[in-house]
Amino acid sequence: MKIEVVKGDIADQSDMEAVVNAANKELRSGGGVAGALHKKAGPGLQKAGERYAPLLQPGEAVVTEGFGLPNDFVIHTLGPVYGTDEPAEELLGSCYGESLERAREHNITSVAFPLISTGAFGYPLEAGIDTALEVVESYFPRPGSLQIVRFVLFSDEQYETFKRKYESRS
Ligand code: AR6
Repeated sequence: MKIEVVKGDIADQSDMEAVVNAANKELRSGGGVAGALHKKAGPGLQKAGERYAPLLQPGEAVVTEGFGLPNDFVIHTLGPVYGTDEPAEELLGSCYGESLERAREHNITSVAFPLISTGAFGYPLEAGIDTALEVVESYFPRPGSLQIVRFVLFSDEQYETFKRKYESRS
């Protein structure tokens, strides 16, 4: 299993079998990642999401098809709202861990993550990156289908910060 770090748009990862959605609890379209994915996926994605609403809790993850996206699957995870959902670090870690679990259950070989909770939900960037890397790296020794975990960073600042933190760990 290897980690890739790219700058780009989560809705434009056509070589990945699955992408992760930084979802809202109703699995509806919204701003940021959810907006970009729903826009490209079309209405089928929201219809599929209605099956889970309003059951998704912070830290949980569920799978749907990709519909109009170039990916077979979307893994929807609800991040913690920073300052409201506690314990924040544990809940954020659970988003990554549960998403990886869903990928494994569906025999998915490649998955792209955005930085969950670090946009509208206000999670501090550096702390959000630390948790993402810790959980994904600690998942690596587990047997399973996953071969590539890609982090997709949206801005130059996020990309540079992520790279610096990732390189300082290895
Ligand atoms: N591709 C990759 N990363 C992106 C993209 C994109 N197209 N757009 C934004 N980011 P957010 P959250 C970055 O707000 O904090 C939604 O409205 C962004 O810079 O998408 O978990 C939902 O409906 C940030 O670093 O997710 C929910 O209500 C990160 O992705 C709520 O926001 C996550 O930003 C979820 O908030």
